[in-house]
Amino acid sequence: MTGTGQDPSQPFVHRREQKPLVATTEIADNDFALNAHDLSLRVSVQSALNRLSRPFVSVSEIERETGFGKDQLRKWRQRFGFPPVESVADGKAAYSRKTVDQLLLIKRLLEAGFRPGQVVGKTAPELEKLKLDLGLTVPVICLDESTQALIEQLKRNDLTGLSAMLAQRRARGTLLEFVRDTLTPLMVGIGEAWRRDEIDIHHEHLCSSLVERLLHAEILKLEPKQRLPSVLLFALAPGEHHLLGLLMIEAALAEQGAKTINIGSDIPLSNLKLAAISCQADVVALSFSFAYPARDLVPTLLHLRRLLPPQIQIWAGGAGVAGIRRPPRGVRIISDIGEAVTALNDLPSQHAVPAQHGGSA
Ligand code: B12
Repeated sequence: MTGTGQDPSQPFVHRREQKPLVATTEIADNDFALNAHDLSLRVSVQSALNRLSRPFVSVSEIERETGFGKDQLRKWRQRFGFPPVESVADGKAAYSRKTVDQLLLIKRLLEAGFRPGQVVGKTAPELEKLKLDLGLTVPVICLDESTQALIEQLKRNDLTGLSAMLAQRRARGTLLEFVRDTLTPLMVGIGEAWRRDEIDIHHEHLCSSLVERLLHAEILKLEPKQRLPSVLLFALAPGEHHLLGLLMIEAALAEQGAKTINIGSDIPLSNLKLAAISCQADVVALSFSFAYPARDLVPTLLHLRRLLPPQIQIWAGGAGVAGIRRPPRGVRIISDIGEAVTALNDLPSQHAVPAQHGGSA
């Protein structure tokens, strides 16, 4: 896991060399640097213009630009009649700029959770409308200044700066406060910024892995308290990959002294049952994101309830559970961190002897 010996506050990219301030005597060199920079800028703008003015784009260029490979495009053409081959040069297929733009829209909608059958083959105006609807159906969230400042740092790809800002905020209070007041709004803000096209998907990945690392490192520092002997097993159900909410809850409860074990994402329920029994878990805590199919949520919880011995509690949280009208019997739905702390304190102390668990697995 995080036993890499690296400083978790440091991002996983190479630090950029800090340039010394330019002294007056170096102005000539700097002048040259400016000219060279101008030149390289002009060359890259020119090549972009050349690229845009060419009517057809090759398959390898499409792959570079959209990430969709030759086989993927062929499969879609067979199934959905899109993208049509618009030109063949030297025996190789080529596509128009319009098709490439359409593919970029498709990419954006697939990232937002649409399935290929819902978007491939639709016209550009239909795709634009879907993108617009996507923006309209999600409530607009206003980000506070402090979250916005973190996101600005990410937009500039300054991960060192972002880590430093996070470390500063962490130092201001408890881990629970850090999770509640900094990390939760940050991740929700990232989702919002991506939806508004202000950041790219790679920014989301960078930020997620930075936060994940940070939380693992915090959890590893914590010692379970003997007065709270219960064991909490954290996991995500099959198909669910949004780990951060779960890690945040784990961190907040570990800070309270809980013994926590986290077996991560996409865990088949039969394996989860075995893990719960072998770890002597008192609670199995699951997180369901917005992306988890609402129709599968209650059946999943009911199925797990049937699999687990009755003395093992099931807690479910995350943005996805907000839609549950009637909680399934034997499952506790928890909406926020404060309620999770209350639930922890409500646990009966089953084991007299402290178990040997602790830390994330
Ligand atoms: C980061 C992220 C990802 C990362 C996750 C990385 C990781 N290691 O976790 C990756 C890239 C994997 C990802 C993938 C996808 N994502 Co995503 N993702 C997000 C994002 C930006 C942040 C998620 C997050 O960390 N939220 C913050 C946490 C703190 O919130 P939370 O989970 O609700 O948790 C809090 C409470 O609910 C509670 N809690 C949570 N769990 C539990 C559990 C218990 C027991 C308790 C007591 C409490 C509790 O405590 C937490 C702390 O306050 C969200 C945006 C958002 N608004 O959340 C989109 C978002 C959830 N993703 C979305 C989508 C569409 C996807 C994908 C389908 C995209 C794709 N094309 O593949 C996939 C689905 C993957 C899958 N099958 O699960 C959409 C969902 C929209 C929808 N209505 O369906 C969102 C809302 C983005 C958007 N604006 O459109 N995503």
